[in-house]
Amino acid sequence: MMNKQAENLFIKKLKFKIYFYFYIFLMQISDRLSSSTPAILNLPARVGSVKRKTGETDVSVTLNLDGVGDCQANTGIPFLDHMLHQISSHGLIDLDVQAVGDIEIDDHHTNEDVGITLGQALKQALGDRKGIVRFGHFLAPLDEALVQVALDFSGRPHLSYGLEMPTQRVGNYDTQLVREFFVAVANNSLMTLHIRQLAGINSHHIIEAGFKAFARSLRMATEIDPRRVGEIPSSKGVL
Ligand SMILES: [Mn+2]
Repeated sequence: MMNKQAENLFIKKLKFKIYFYFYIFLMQISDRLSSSTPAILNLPARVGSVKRKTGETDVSVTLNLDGVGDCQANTGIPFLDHMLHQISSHGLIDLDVQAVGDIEIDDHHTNEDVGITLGQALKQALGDRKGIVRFGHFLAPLDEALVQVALDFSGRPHLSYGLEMPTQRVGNYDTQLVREFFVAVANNSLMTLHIRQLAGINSHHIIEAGFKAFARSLRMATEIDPRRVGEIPSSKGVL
């Protein structure tokens, strides 16, 4: 039988062991929760970085598909910056977009070239598209507006566009430029993209619901499918 001193020491050691293993257990859980899918699967982070300079604009885009939604957007077009924040936040994509363009003419060139460069950075980050879910869709409400997006990283660029804005402008932003932006993104990321408006009265709401639906669809389509890691998700074997 143990004397009192030995018994106390035994309990102390036991307590220490319990605390120690509980600490290790918590560390493992927090590590797992804070990791994105590729980190859990020991895959490299999927990053794209593109600089594009023309006589009209100078655009640079850096993105991480496995991000947390950090966003820096300085395009000189405040409404476009607001929409890029939607893509980042709801797509969980870390996004840095810097653009200087000839906005003294109008926003057209800068808006389009941001779309082109973002599309190219997306394409770069996806690489050979191995292991991705590939398809994505979402139905986003924003008050009275309801917009549905379906997309496929098919390798075949296509846009079907069904947004009908009741006003020509939101603030200073020309609502026609929304279509131009998505044409550029789809063409340069080799994405099939459908955007349908089911309801909406307010132009700001319609556009923002569209970007939110796009962001969530993007997130779904670019996620790594743990059942298909390392395989190209196509029966043809190429995307
Ligand atoms: Mn808004």
